[in-house]
Amino acid sequence: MDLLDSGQKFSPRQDPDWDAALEFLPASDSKRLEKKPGRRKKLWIGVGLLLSAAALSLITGLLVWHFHLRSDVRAKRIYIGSMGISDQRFLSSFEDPKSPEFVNLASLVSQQLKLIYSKNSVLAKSFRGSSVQAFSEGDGGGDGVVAYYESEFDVHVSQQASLDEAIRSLEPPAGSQQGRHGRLLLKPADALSVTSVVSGAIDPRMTRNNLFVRKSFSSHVREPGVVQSPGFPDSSYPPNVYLQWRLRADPGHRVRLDFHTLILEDDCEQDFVKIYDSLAPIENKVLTEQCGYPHNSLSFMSSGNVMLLTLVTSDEKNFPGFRANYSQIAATEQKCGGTLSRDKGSFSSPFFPSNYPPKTTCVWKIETTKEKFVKVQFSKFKLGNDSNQCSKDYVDINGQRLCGSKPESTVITSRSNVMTIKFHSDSSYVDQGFTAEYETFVPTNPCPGRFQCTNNLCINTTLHCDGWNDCGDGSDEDNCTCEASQMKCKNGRCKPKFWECDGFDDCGDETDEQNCVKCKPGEFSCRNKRCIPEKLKCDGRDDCSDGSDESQCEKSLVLQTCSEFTFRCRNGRCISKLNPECDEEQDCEDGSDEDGCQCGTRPYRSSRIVGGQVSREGEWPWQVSLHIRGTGHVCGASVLSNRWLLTAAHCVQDNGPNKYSRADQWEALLGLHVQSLTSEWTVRRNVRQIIAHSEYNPLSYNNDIALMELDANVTLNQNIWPICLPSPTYDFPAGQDAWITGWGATREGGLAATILQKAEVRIVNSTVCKSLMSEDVTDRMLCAGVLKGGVDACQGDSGGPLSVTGPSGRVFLAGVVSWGDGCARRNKPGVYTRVTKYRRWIKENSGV
Ligand SMILES: *[C@@H]1O[C@H](CO)[C@@H](O)[C@H](O)[C@H]1NC(C)=O
Ligand SMILES: *[C@@H]1O[C@H](CO)[C@@H](O)[C@H](O)[C@H]1NC(C)=O
Ligand SMILES: *[C@@H]1O[C@H](CO)[C@@H](O)[C@H](O)[C@H]1NC(C)=O
Ligand SMILES: *[C@@H]1O[C@H](CO)[C@@H](O)[C@H](O)[C@H]1NC(C)=O
Ligand SMILES: *[C@@H]1O[C@H](CO)[C@@H](O)[C@H](O)[C@H]1NC(C)=O
Ligand SMILES: *[C@@H]1O[C@H](CO)[C@@H](O)[C@H](O)[C@H]1NC(C)=O
Ligand SMILES: [Ca+2]
Ligand SMILES: [Ca+2]
Ligand SMILES: [Ca+2]
Repeated sequence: MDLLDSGQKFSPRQDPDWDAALEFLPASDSKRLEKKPGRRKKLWIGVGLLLSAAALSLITGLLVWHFHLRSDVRAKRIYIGSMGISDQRFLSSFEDPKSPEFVNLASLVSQQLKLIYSKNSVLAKSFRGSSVQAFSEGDGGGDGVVAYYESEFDVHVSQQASLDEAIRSLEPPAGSQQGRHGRLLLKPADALSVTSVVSGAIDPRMTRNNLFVRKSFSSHVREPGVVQSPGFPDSSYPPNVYLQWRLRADPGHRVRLDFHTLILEDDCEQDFVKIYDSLAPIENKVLTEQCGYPHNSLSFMSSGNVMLLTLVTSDEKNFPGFRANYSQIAATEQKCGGTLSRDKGSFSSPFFPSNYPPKTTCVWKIETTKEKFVKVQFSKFKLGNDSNQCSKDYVDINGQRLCGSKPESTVITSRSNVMTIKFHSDSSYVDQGFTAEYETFVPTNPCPGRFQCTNNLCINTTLHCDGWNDCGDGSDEDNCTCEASQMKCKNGRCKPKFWECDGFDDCGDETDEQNCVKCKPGEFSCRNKRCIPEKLKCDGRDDCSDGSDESQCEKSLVLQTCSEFTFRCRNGRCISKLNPECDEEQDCEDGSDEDGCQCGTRPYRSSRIVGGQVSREGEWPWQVSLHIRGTGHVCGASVLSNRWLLTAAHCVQDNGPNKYSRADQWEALLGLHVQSLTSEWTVRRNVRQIIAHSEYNPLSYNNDIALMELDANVTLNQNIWPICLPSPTYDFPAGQDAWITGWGATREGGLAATILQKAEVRIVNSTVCKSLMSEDVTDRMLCAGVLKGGVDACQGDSGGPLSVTGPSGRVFLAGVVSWGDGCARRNKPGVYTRVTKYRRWIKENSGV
């Protein structure tokens, strides 16, 4: 659907002040008096005096009015509502607001509303008019037709609250069925048979004065189609618009809306998308509100056969916007609940991993033989906000209510052979829901063949005492006997040795950080292990004699001598600050530390990152997928510029019949998120040349680095952006957090992930790493260990980036995935090509 479609304008309001028009005193007669020419001088003077007096009294009056009678200020209030009508049948012509049937019923509804409002003195006094915006089929519960309307009131500001209260009182009490029918029935012969009226104040952001373009579009979703913000994806959405898309499915169907992209300004007060389970923006039917770059599921279902999508934008900061697919699904398609009688199985909220629909209840009953109990483990649990006593959306298990968000692997155990699980969603704000595995067990042996955590979770025995907290409560790491590759903490836990002395408390009691070689208090420890008095640090003189005492200073001093740890400006002088490049502060006199810093940021992406290992589109815009023609994804790479990529030399070595060293075998996919699913931001390029490091050693993997030149420049976009290259002196200390990303296919084959995966790692002390790895780790390599998860949590692949976020939030390329499979083995670090050692080589060969 396009903005240029013949969408009709909705409720055109010419009055620019329609939301809060202030009424001033009527224009005074004094003006007219002034303009009358005086006939006689005497009279003129008399009139003049009179006029002065009048003007004076007018001013006085205005002042008095201003200070005392301000309560006379009136305001317009808009209420949005729906009305259920039982004695009308839905006609297809109701979809067209210009049809006589629409106009006729709309007029009846308006009369009916007037009648309803006339029964309440507050409403009657201030009512101005109503307009009907749409009709839909009733929900089958007695309503034949539902009308969506807007009513306008004009009220003393002092009475706004009582007006709101009067409007609220029109609604039948929530949840009560009694009184629904006939409650609002009014008797005149031509009156409609009204079964329900639901209304509330409109979202004030939708009544902003400067929303110059207000348009609505209607679509029937019987045939799947696409809705997108105007200009998507070539330009950003227009400022100051309020757009509505009314989506309608066949009776007995739901509307399904799946966002493919949604990128708005971060501030929801300015720009937002709001979706309603209704055809009008009724606040208690909101399914969701979104802005920024959301990470949650963006697939929504209606409860009935209608849905409303709205977009409101402000003056500034316009972003690409959204594109979504709509379709319809039979209401009977997703049956939820039922009896589960197997020993083991799974169930989830309706439409998981899409958001569950509103107004849904499902009941599952798990029943097993008398001697057994039942256990349910939620691997995902997101049910909106943890509201007051779980009164909105909840899961009820044998009388115990759960709501809000629960950590992965929450386990609930029954004390009998029956478990009843009820899922309930109310009429507004939906969420992703849950997915759960259930299992029956003999109470005396709850985890046959597996380890039982204190919190009742059962885990693979190989995860017991491996140094990682897999239970969630740490009970798998208590009372352990440590292996050779592990160290024993005082609290009894075992931790991989490579976390010793890296500045992070991994044991939980600091024992891994004690007994590390340290200088005395008041001393600074140089990288060459010398100790110098603390006060000599950052004094501009090299006291360590390796420069390291001058390389970690807050303030930048120009040094007398350069060292391998100090940053060299273009003018040849060295400065004392640690990692001064691209930190958004000018440190070199010539500013060269801030040159070429169009890198390492995530265009359009907000900084919010929530859990889960699957990355979001645009989170790693420097990640490249390298394909071999006819084979598919083989290696990863990083974007260095609009023309150059960096990967591992071992990816581009001939391998028997496979001529991987030939540029024409390769294809680079930039801006890719899901393998085999390209988007408008994906770019496919041929490779012009490959420059592998001439001293690459295939036995030791030393110098495992290669450049690739694309055959044509790419246009950088929100999903394609270079990563920053660190200068030779850039410091990535042991203990620093980093991320590895990739689709996980190895050169040797194996299952590739479809969605780009990420895993958090930490840089490992090289001395420790060298002692741990059986193969040689050279100074041109960097080690990093995975922090969490098991085999499936991480799939870093060869050639891909080891990304480290610098002090200003820019991301630097610390390493290239090389060998020692990044994270498959928990007790071994992965080994990466140390990029700082190749900064000159990259510059010489690519100019970047
Ligand atoms: C959306 O619909 C288009 C065509 O209607 C289709 O090509 C595309 O795969 C759909 N995308 C999703 C995410 O369903
Ligand atoms: C959830 O709670 C937060 C903070 O209490 C609030 O800002 C947000 O609007 C709530 N969201 C919903 C959907 O109610
Ligand atoms: C436990 O882990 C081992 C080694 O990772 C694996 O081979 C085995 O299949 C796992 N067992 C289960 C039950 O998942
Ligand atoms: C660990 O040992 C302590 C004392 O010996 C005991 O109280 C505790 O239950 C044990 N924990 C586990 C998980 O076995
Ligand atoms: C490619 O990009 C580089 C660097 O931005 C520029 O110097 C060069 O002229 C571009 N080449 C073409 C053919 O556009
Ligand atoms: C690495 O750890 C060793 C002790 O295990 C320590 O002497 C050394 O200073 C550490 N290196 C770094 C760079 O932290
Ligand atoms: Ca463990
Ligand atoms: Ca540690
Ligand atoms: Ca700087």
